[in-house]
Amino acid sequence: MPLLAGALLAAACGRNDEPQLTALQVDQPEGWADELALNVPVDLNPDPNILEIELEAKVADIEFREGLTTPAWTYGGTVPGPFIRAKVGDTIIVNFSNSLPEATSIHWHGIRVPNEMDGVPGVTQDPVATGGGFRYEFVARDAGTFWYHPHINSAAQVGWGMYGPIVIEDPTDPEEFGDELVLMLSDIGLAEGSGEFLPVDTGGAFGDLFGREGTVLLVNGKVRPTLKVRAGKQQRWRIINAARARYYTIGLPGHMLVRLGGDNGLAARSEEVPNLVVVPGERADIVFTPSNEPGETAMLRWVPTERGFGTVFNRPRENMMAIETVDEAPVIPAPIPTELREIEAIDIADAVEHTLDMTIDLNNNDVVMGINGIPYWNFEPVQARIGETHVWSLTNTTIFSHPFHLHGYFFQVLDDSRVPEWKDTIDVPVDSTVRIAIPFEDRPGAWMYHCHILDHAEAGMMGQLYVLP
Ligand SMILES: [Cu+2]
Repeated sequence: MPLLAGALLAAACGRNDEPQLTALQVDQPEGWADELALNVPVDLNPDPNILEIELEAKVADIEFREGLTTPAWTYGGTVPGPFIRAKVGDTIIVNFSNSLPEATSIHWHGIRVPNEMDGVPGVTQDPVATGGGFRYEFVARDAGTFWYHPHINSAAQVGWGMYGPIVIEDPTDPEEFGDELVLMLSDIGLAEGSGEFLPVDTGGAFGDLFGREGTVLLVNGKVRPTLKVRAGKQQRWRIINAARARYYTIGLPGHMLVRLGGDNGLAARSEEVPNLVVVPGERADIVFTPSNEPGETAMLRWVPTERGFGTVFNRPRENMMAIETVDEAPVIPAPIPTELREIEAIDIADAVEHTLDMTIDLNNNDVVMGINGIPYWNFEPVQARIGETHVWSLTNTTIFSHPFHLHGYFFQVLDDSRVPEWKDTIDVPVDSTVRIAIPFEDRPGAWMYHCHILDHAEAGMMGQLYVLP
């Protein structure tokens, strides 16, 4: 195991009696990521290949705005919830309890779990009622950056703070990527000058249509935190978009970012990108090389992303995180490997074809979204059999872009201009068709697919896939 991965695992798997607030530090400035620290859960299981934790959903007062508290909905009392880190092949056991005033569940976004662990109430499990619990158990088969969130009343529950990061480490990863940081990007909808939430139906039908972006930007639950960097000293950022509707365009003027991969681990090759877009539900795994002079501070800004009607017009950029270059001699950046992983193209010669058209119907003041014109409550399942490969054409003629997410299976995007990689979430821009290839290799069951603008999913843009044995 490379030294770095070993050190990270040792830091994350400490079996102390108390949860520890910690950032992963190997070779960065003192306290570099203190303001971005995540809550690390206590591993209750002595087996080094089993991570077993307790996780309680509860309302907790959190100070997002200085001097004001917000009754956030949380996992374990923090936003984001505890950082789950394990290695490929580990068993993860989560003894979940619900102390919220309403039912909830946990969906393990991007992880190839058995169907009964997928956390979809009414489909794969009963809702976890107030005072109830559920034991989630699955094997982490794949390396990558994942996350967890509820799959019931999800626009509200996610919007109020319910999400947490997951990193599954592959001990055979190349180690030249620098010290590692999880950046969970989200926002929270607070009334002006207040710690109180905006009403859940803010904006009415237009809120459904546009998707409700929060009013306060958060990075690891913090408003404009500061990250300390040393000039030239690389950091690997695992970015997760946990916002209910907001797209993020990540860019730092004067800095080049190198994308290593995203949803389901490394891509086939690394690529330099001037900036990158991370849509709701999606992840990006990048290397950031600080190139400012010692003593300078740069701002990582939220930049409006064109995702349809009115999403860019007149909207200002907003500061998201300060990047402070400490007053130390620069170091020479390490070369980043180009070839990262062998990813075979999916054989689509005998693929079953489906078209999934994302649709919006406006009737007076009522917004109904759907797939092929059918809202979720009337869904007609797509059927597949184990062993089949499907090609789905995701089409979008609506006035908004839709980040499409498939549960349970990875897919590849059929687009020769893209570096090959495995994904579970893909943007389908306005007036476009995105073709994805999905091998159904195992795990029959009923799986969801939906728009990850959670207001759209709840307005009906969701369907079910039946994978038959
Ligand atoms: Cu959508």
